[in-house]
Amino acid sequence: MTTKETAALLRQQDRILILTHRRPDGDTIGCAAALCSALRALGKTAYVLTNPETTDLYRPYAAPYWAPEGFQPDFVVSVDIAARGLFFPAEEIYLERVDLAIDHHPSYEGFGKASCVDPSRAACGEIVYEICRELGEVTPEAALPLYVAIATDTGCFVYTNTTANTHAVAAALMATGIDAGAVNKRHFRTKSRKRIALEADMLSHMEFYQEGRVVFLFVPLRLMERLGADENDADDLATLATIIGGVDCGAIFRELPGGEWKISLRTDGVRVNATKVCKRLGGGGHAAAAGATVPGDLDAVRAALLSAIQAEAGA
Ligand SMILES: [Mn+2]
Repeated sequence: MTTKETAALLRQQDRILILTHRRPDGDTIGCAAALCSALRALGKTAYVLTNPETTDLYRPYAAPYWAPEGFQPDFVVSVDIAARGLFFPAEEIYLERVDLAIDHHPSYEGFGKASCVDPSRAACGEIVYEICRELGEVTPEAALPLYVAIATDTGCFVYTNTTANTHAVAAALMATGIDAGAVNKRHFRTKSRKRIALEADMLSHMEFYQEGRVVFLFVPLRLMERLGADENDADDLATLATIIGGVDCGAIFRELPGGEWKISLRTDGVRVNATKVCKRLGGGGHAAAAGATVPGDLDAVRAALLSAIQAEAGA
């Protein structure tokens, strides 16, 4: 569906619940908050299902919209959710009940009864912006979380997914009077001391392959424990792999409780297609950014990723 058709569908609904994905990022949270705000401005009852995995960094944007316990929706919308596996446990009751899915991932699984999906968009926030504009005037209350969505999914407009449209949308959002500078300082120019210590350990134990074009960085549970670090300190660690000179393929190995490793892969999207590599490990994503969760010990998981990269990109 086009954004115009999506807005028309939303106008006909009420008692709307908005779903975000596991380990929520700025895009899913920002889209949910903005859409909820725009729907409320039309006089509708709308909430965002409380996502228990939301970090302190993103909670302030979504907290005003969390649904009260026991809210029974008539219409369910997912934002920035590509896969059924990204529904958090309390959300799984809606797996077969998504009336509308709004997303920008090429790997979107098609679980929505209706879908508004455009993989050419850097952030789902670009799509939600258009929908909000179709619904009425974009207020600063919607513009701020949308700016967060777009800025975070593009690494503050530096990732290769950033397009002229990304900047045009950001400009329109800034014109509503929001404090974009404060958002950028908060998300891109501030690191906790625990985060700095975490990055220092990761960088001192990194491993290079393929003549330095591939780098692996590791976040074992015992490191998180030793530093007393939690999710608030571990947001978007994958960026670290992409800033090393000569590297066109970087992976973060994050140990999860229960003997699994979450791989976040960032590549140039040309020599190494991140989605194709991660698909070999049961994951997915974009050409330049993808992920997979692989059970097993680190040696086995590392070997599996390395051979998947070799298969896709050659030695
Ligand atoms: Mn996104």
